[in-house]
Amino acid sequence: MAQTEPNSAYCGDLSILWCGDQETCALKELAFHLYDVSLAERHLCDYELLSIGAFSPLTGFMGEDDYNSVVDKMRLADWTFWPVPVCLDISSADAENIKPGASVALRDQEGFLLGVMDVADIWKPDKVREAEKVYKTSDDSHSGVRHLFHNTGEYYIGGRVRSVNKPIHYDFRQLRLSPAEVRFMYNKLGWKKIIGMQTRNPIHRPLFEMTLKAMRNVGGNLLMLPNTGITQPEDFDHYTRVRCYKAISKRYAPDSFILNLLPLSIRLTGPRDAVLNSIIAKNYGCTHFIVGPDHSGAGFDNNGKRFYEIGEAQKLATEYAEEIGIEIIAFDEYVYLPFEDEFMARDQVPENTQSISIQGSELRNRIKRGKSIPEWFTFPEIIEEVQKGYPPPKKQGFTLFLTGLSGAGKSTIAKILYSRFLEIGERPVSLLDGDIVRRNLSSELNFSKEHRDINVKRIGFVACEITKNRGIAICAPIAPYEATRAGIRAEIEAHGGFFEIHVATPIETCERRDRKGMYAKARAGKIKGFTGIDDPYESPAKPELRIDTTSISPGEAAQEILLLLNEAGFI
Ligand code: PPS
Repeated sequence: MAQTEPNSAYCGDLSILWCGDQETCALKELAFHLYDVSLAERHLCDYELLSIGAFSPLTGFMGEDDYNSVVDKMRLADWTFWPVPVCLDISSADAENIKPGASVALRDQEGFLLGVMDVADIWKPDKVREAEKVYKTSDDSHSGVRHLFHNTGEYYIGGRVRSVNKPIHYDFRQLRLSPAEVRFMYNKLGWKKIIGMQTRNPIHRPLFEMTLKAMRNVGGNLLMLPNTGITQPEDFDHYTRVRCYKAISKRYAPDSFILNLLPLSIRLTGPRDAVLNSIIAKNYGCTHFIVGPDHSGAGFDNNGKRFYEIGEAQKLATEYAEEIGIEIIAFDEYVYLPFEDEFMARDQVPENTQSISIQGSELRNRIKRGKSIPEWFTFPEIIEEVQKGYPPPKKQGFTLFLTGLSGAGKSTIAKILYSRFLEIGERPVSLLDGDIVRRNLSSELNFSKEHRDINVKRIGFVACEITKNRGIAICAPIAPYEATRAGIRAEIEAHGGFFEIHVATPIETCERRDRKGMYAKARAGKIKGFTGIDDPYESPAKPELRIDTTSISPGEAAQEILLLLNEAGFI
């Protein structure tokens, strides 16, 4: 097929206004007097792509006319094709302080000045309409819709942006070139045909074989644009992924592969994302762009129905390819033929020929549970990199979170476990007992709900750091509130194991023991708000283990916990 003509709208040059030295000084001075809008991580991603030319021809966050036109027609108000809103949402409180015609200072979360936005419009979007048009659903089991409904401010502001700084990155700085810089590289290398590929997964054999095939068919070179902005929580972290991309780069012929990071916040709109990504690729000077069968898919709804049909993204991207000025390479999933020992697009596998494939989600689960990965599926250097980031449970850190009433037996069990782990000697161990923490970390706190939450969150924060660094954290606070415990679980589970142990010894037994005489004091009214007496304890709904120490010794209880850890592969 003939190469498509370049479309000058998506030339990748800076469409946003960058200030020279003198203007920068004046703008910094001006920003000092302006209302500050602090950009959340998602806005930072959008701002960065605006500021480097990857979102060319946008000149800033969209105004109301552009927004409405994009939502309805996938076009800016001037009819330029653009598939998704790029808006800056703000809270109602911020909206009260900003008026159209005013300027605001755009800052990162630490207050670092990025630029000044001249606010042309401020409006309250109809989010249901946006969801139904852009995401094709208002079902909030779709994570993009959920974000729109529950984590997006009530108002949008739009207007031209004058930039003074790009967001700061300290990692992989050599791999963060702008579209203009990447296009300069093509010239140096003499590249004419460039295949763009965007991904949020490590490159495994099937995908690698598919890229080789595409390169051979087109007679082109590969620009890999891994998404290192905001992807999905279950994805491998970008440090691990980028190490994998660097490793795989050695498998491509010399000077046929460029790796460059793309700080994009994915919308998960499926077809519309595919078109957006084609435009970004075009801005990076690509002549071709690879779109998979379920590009930026959002999975399934609660009835098991796909939000976007297989092939839908490829169809839409192909429909607009000519207008964008890029050629779409729509590929089917590559599968492995074990008898032939080769890879092939699924739609080309001859009838009655056995083929196998592994889904990304299954692979992630296997890795995280320490299971083996079939040799055909990926290269040893990729396994090595992924396992470095996601070691098997035996090498992961974990938190044992013992919760229960005062006198339930938490501290004694925790001390026994602490000694056992030191005996085993495989990981560093820290004991965060309620008393120890109250003395060293939380000495200024009382036992109000608010202070208990602060106390327990501090324990969670320390335990998370220990877990992240592959140690063992044993926590033994009362931690009476379910929501607080759930929050801690969510944070820690992203980095290692989390085992909630409900030491469910009933209040009668705890009170009978009353080693510290606290229950007697609480009954006598000398201590107010004592857990279990005149303050609530919310029992864990789904702990990993529930132990009642009324009729078992602390040693036996500790043994049960060790068996649980053993079964889960952590020891
Ligand atoms: S919390 O709710 O998680 O912040 O509590 P925690 O930090 O674990 O502290 C519990 C220990 O403090 C003693 N103590 C009280 N407990 C409950 N309620 C009140 N009002 C209270 N005042 C003091 C109590 O002895 C707890 O010790 P343990 O080791 O749990 O018996």
